Amino acid sequence: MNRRRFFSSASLGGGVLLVQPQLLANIPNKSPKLSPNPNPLPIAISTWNNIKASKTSGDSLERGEDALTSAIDGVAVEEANLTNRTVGNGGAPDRSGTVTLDACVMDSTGNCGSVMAVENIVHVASLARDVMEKTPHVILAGNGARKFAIQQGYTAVDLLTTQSRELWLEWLRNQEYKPVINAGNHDTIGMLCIDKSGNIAGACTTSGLAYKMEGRVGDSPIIGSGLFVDNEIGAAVATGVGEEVIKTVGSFLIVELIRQGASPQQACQTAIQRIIKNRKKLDFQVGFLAINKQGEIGSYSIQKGFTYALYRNGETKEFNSKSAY
Ligand code: SD4
Repeated sequence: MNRRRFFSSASLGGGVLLVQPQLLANIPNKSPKLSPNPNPLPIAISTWNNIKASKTSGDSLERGEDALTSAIDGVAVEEANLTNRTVGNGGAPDRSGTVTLDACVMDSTGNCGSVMAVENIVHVASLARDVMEKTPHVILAGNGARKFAIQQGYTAVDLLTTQSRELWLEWLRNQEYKPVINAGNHDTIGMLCIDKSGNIAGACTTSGLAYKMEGRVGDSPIIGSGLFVDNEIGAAVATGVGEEVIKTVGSFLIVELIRQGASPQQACQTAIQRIIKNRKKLDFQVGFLAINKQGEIGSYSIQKGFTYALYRNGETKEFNSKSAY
């Protein structure tokens, strides 16, 4: 290429480069304008009446821990709670009598980790963080996740308590499969935290639906369904019948609606409507909980009874969610 031809093609290339930013400038920026945070930080919110868990996350945040560490600290309370039949140790088993746990975490840099159908390990949200930080992968499932946990120093325990076993044996008599999801049952815990620096992260952990089929995995460990975090916008978590949440990618949908200008409340309602419009029979529960970058909270469920536990300003309180029915 001679000198003259080189300069003429270089200037052509330069022309293209100059045009591109102008084109981009014409795309409307729908991100909400973020005003300074009117809600005092830090904030921890969790699904259902998990007061102790939200307080634990709140205390962690007050000590200066980051949002992810604090979210995992909080959900660990319920993972270890033997009376909670839907999370961690003491969770209800599948139809074969085996307890399998699902969990995921997402941090404020958009990084995430997940474990599915894990046996014998109590603190699966922490394990999901280890998958995120110590492996090149996002998801580990089943025996691989269990083996990885043991390599990382987690203790293997029998997660089926005497009481969970008795309830399962009782269930076996009729084998009626009706997932009952309500506040009395505690249910899956999803925790969203905003730390003192304003960064958002979350964790979601569950034993899944009681007496599920062997190998069944719900929404809770699926990034975008059970949990989604975008540190510029907000975060959402889901609880209830996971199959319905997966079909609408509920948590991702909520964060994207917030990005387009919806409040967390409007976004949760739209996500629930999306589920309702496709179903003739609404004999199941789904609840969403969301927070935006300014610390505004939204929650909505199909049926009455969904609650959330909010830590803010040194206090932890339970709030009733609005519902479609
Ligand atoms: C699941 N979403 O495995 C979970 C169950 C749940 O409250 O949330 N229970 O489908």
